[in-house]
This record gives sequence, C-alpha cells and structure tokens, in this order.
Amino acid sequence: DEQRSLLLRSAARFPLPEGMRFSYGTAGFRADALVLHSTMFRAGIIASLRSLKNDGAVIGLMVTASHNQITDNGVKIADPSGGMLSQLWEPFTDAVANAPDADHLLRLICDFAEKEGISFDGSCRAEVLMGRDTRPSGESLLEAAKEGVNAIAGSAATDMGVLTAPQLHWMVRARNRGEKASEVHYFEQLAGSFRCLIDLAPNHGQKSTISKLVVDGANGVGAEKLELLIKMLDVSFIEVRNNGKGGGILNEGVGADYVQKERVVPDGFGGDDVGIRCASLDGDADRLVYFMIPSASGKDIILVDGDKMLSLFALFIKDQLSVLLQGDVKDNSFQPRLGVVQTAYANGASTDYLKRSGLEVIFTPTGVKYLHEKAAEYDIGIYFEANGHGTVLFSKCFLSWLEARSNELSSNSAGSDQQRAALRLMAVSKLINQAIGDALSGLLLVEAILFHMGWSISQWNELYHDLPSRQLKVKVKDRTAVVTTNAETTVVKPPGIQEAINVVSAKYPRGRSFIRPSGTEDVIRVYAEASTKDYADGLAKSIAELVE
Ligand code: 16G
Ligand code: ZN
Repeated sequence: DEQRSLLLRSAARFPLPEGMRFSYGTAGFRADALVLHSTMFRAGIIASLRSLKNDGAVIGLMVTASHNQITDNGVKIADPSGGMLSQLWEPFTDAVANAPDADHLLRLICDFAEKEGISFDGSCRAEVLMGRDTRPSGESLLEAAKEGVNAIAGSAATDMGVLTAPQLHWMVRARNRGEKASEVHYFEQLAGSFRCLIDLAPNHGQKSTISKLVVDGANGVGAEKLELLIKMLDVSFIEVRNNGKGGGILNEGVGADYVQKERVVPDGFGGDDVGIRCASLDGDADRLVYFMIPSASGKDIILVDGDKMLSLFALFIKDQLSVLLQGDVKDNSFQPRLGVVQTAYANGASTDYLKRSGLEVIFTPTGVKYLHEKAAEYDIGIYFEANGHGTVLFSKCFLSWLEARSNELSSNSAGSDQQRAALRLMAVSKLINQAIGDALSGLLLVEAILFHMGWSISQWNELYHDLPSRQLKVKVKDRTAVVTTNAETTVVKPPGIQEAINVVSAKYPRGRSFIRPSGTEDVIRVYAEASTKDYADGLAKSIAELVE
C-alpha cells in the first residue's frame, strides 16, 4: 500500500554505510558526521512512531554530539515528558539503525508497529520537534531526520533551528502540557524566576554588586543562547568567552568536559582571571562546571564540579523546606521527601557531607536516564553526575501542595519567612529545567543561591574538601566480560576481582575504588580515591593492573 511504498522509496535514498554498527547507548547515536545520514533518517522514523504510540504527543529529536569533537555528530530522542527516550524502545531503535536495507527496515517497522498497536491509518497525527547544535554538519543531518519523519504518513516535523539540547527538551515538555513553548518563553521563564530569587534574597538591595562571572561557552550553542539570556536578564555581571565567534573550535581545548577531565585552564582564560568565578558549558549546554584559577603561573584550576552544585542546591532547598515546614503542626502532616541521587563517581567527601547534613543519598549506575528516573521518585529529587549534568525534579503532588500552602501564607502571613521560603521553592521549580539537566538554568540557580548566601566561589568550594581521585581506562578485548551490580560499585563477573579490589583498596587511607565497563567506549574504566593524590594514583594503578 501507499505507506509501504513511501517508506521504501525514502529509505532507498539513505543506505546504511558499510561496516558500521550503531548503538543508541546512554547518549543516543554518535559517530563521525559523514556516516550518520541513514541513522538520522531512521531516528526520524523512530520519533514519528514514538509520537503515534503516544497518541500524537510531541516528541523531540536533537542533533548533537555534545562534548565530542566538531566533526562528530549524533542524535537523541526526547519522550513526551521531555525526558530521554524510554529504555523499552532502545532495542528496537538499535535494530532500526542497523537494518541492512530498505526491505528489512520496512519489515522491522511493520512488525514492531503491530506489536505496539501503532496504526498508520492517519487517524492520529505524529509531531516531532527538531533542534540542532552549532555543528556545521547539523543542517544536512537534520534534513535527513526530517525525511524520516515525513516517511511516516501524517507526520509533521517542526524545525526549531539551533538550540541547546535542554531547550529542546524543555519545549517538548511545555508543548505536551499545553504551555507556551517558544524560545522566548523559555528565556522569560528562566529570567523571571531568577529575578524572583534575587529579589527574595536577604541582601537583595545589593544585587548591583554581584561580582563578575566569566563563562566558557565551549565555542558552541550554549554561548550563543547565554548571550541572549543575558540581554533578557538585563544584567552586566556575566561575561561570555569562547562564543565561537573568535575563531575558536567547538570543544577544542574548551568546555565543561575538557575542564572537568583535564583539570586545566581552558583556552581564552588566563592570568587576568585569577580568583574570579568561572564556569564552563559543554557543546550542547546540558553540562556545567565551575572553576577558579588559583595563580597566574600555572595551568591548574580549582574545579567546582557537579557534586558541589548538588551540595549547594541540596543545602539551599533543605533550608527553605525546613523554614516552610516549621510552625503550625497541623500542616506538618505532609512531609515532603527530599532525595539526593549520585553515581559511584561522586567524590566520597561529597557523599559524607550530604549524609552529615541529614540528607537521603541514593546511588544509581552512570547515565542520566538512571539518575533522572530515581530522582523522580521523590517530592524533590536532586541529581548530578560529577561531570556537571544534573537537575532538581519537583513532583506534581509537591507542587500543588506548595502552591496551596503559598496562597494560604500570602493571605495569613504575607512577608513572613515561611511565605518567602515557599516563594523561593516555587521559583526554583520554574528556574531549574524539569525535563533534563540544563547548564543555563543550573548556572542561574547557582548564581541566585550564592547571592542569597552572600558566598564567594571559594566559600562555596569550602563546603567540603574533595578527596584526591584518579581515573584510568584499560583497553580490553571484551568489556562486556565485566558485569557490575550495586550501582556499579561491585563486580560480579569475572569472579574474584571484587575480592581483590577490596583487599587493595583497604591498604589505602580512605581508599575506595571501582571498575565498570564504559557505555561509550571499548574500555574498562577505573576510579580510585584516597586521602592523598599519590595514594589515589597508586590505588588506581594497582586496580588497573588487576584488570589487564
Ligand atoms: C554518557 C552519559 C553521561 C555519562 C557518560 C559516561 C547521558 C545523556 N550521557 O555521556 O551521563 O556520564 O555517558 O560515559 O546519559 P562512559 O560510560 O563511557 O563512562
Ligand atoms: Zn552535553
């Protein structure tokens, strides 16, 4: 019939490159941009089917390879909630990406559609919102994805142009909630809630004195969008560097991934920035780290990573929550659950700090989808990976309680500490992206909290002292030979390794280490931390030797 021949005709124009094998993995499909046209076309089909499966809800398709080099590209699909594509669809997505030819592809799609109860009879229209980062290959790859969407009859693709990944996720979520969803609305929501937090700060009169923040935009989309956001905010304390206009290359010697992994000063920063509050975004602006340059002579930085952001957010939210809950006992019948989600990569000192502060800390395996899912189980769930990806999720039930409580307070005790705490929590829930980690909203929340506390970046950094840590990777023939459990902290296969790791780690003061197969590279990763740098290095090396 018509749908079949449409699919066959379009698919024939996007042949699978020979010898390639694609895997959706933790971060979507990623590869050299030159081999991705068939993958993009097929991702477009998946997005359409996903929309049909959800009764025509809007699905997102983002063309980006995040922090990878500029010649790479990739694609991620966003579900109706604005979160990542359901893991249940990953096997099908992989199969579609690797179908050898148009006939196989058609058969796969028809079988899957039948199994999932998806019909192509035109009774339901699919809608896919698309965005891309600033990579030069993005435009033609996005066109290929559009053709994929159009290969499913009755589907509509809307090209939103150049966006940060979190902007697209935000728009998908907003659209499906029937809210205004353009870029201007995104900026207005961030700017409005940021202003609200500043005005509610104890020292709000001093907002014109906020000290300078310099942001490394990774020569990517985040820089461009942050410049727009700054205009909307009408503030002068934020300076954007590495905005891609000065000839710098995306992610080359710049950006959050570089700064966090290499722990050195990014290009464009130097002696003049000593002691100043600095931050780095990654190539699609879903990761953020802060840093400080301690001296003009070296390349070293003091890194303020995702764990520290998590701690800052958790501390502030816990404080506001306890102010809000103090007083009349009858309202305390609702006890919101606050949860903090980390991975094994979280610095042990951060976990200690959070637990000492009375917070509930939970661990999941590496990968945003696991952290996000866990955080969503709480009334307020805060998650971060050490690499700077994270956000704060507020449950629907908590938000409606908060709104009711806030209305009540504004009529009974306007201007009280309790009312201000309620307003602050509401502002945080609007500022911080509810769909996915977002460097721009994370940055504004950090800035608002530092202002509220009256803290410098050094004072923030002093919340706790990171234990020295060391990461290594070991090339192995088959990384799937290593199987872990307990959020990747315990090896179950091959037998005997975990016992050996325990014995070696116990020899070092505060020694902790784990190994896990990478989700993105053919390696086993080794993490070690201990009381001194030499100990951490030594422990990592010994563990790596066990793996080899
Ligand atoms: C992906 C994940 C990131 C994780 C990294 C680990 C998403 C969107 N991204 O980039 O969260 O930290 O993989 O890589 O989930 P690895 O498995 O190679 O260590
Ligand atoms: Zn990213």
